[in-house]
Amino acid sequence: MRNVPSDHPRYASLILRDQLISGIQNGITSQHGLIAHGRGESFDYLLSERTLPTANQAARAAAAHMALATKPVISVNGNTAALVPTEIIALSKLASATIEVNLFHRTEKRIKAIISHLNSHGATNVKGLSTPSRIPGISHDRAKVASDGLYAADAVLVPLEDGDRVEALTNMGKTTLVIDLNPLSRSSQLATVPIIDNIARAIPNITNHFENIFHLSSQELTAITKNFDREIALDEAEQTIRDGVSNLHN
Ligand code: PTJ
Repeated sequence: MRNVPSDHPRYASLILRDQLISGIQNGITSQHGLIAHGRGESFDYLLSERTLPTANQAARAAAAHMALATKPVISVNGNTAALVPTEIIALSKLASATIEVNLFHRTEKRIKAIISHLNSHGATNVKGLSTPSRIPGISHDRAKVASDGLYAADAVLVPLEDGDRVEALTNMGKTTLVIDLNPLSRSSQLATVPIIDNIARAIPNITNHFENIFHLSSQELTAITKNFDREIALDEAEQTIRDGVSNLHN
């Protein structure tokens, strides 16, 4: 990014915008992804671009769910691939999680571009190109999944998701770990664990928690998942955003 010093107050936010623009130029990110990111930015601004204590607890609970899972899968779309490729791969390696590209605006060309982008950052065996299985109850292209990836998963990390698919994954009996800055979105409301945080902060945070807890017994990991209160997390995020709106008037 030219002409913006690293001490600029909006530096982190501007870097993310740059990554998305590069994502579009490289055929990774959908143009709709810019609009989706703008919506996320506005929530993040109202949260003062920080991780709430309850979002941190959610990240810890998500790490515990991933540690307990036998087939954890990280679902990657065009925004995720542009914003956190290295971080997604680090988490997938640590948690022995499969990465599967799953797109709302699906084209084979974009799936190939995302897989090769992830491969260039050190990923191997990224799924999403061959998708003979279907998630029941979804009419759009996000239903198309790999049989040994999202279809077989017991826990799925789904950043920036649409509510339909979270509901369908839940109906399949899967644990859904959703990253979404909007606490009122259907995805957040339906998730087993809603992580109301920017994906750029949430993924490294889940990884840090995973490093700290993966050695625990399954009883201790289960206790972490049970102690997380999703209603409190959703309420805190919503209230913080409402307070942020009120403060805009001051
Ligand atoms: O790459 P594709 O084709 O799969 O398309 C991806 C997008 C994101 C365009 C598609 O899934 C979409 O249209 O998503 P939505 O329905 O606009 O939902 C995006 C959600 O993610 C919204 O609730 C945003 O507030 C939230 N969001 C946006 N940017 C971030 C975010 N949440 C966390 N971190 C962000 N950086």
